[in-house]
Amino acid sequence: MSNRTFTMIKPDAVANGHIGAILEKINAAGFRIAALKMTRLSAEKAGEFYAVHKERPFYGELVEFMSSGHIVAAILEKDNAVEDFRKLIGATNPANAEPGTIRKLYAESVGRNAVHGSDSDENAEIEGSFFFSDLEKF
Ligand code: DAT
Ligand code: MG
Repeated sequence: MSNRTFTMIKPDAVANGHIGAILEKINAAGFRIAALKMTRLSAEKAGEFYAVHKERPFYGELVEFMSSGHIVAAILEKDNAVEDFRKLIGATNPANAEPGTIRKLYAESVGRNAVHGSDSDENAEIEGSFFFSDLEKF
């Protein structure tokens, strides 16, 4: 099992000033930040990142939102990183997220849900490499 996952702080949470609080929660939960950058996705890049959802009814809205402002991308390291990070962020829809989770605390809605977390070791590697070069992935 890999010990890395990939996350983005999404445009809603960046615009609402939650970068520091979210990174603090990530550190407090025992994750090491292995790579970090603030950047912005073009609509084309956002569409590529979320290509797996291309046929879903919310795809257009998702791509528009994810390219609407700056994001913070990070690779995180911890034992059991993928599963433990999904627990820390909570359910996709913040209405269903457990108290204390990042989405419960900071998400606005199911579409504007503050953070991304990879859903498998394989996707964590693919997504981390989407944003970071080998040199950046220390
Ligand atoms: P997750 O981000 O929890 O892995 P997902 O992979 O199913 O969720 O969907 C990717 C993103 O797409 C999600 O974070 C927000 C958006 N999304 C998912 N379901 C949605 C819905 N029913 N309406 C609007 N946006 C949705
Ligand atoms: Mg997902």
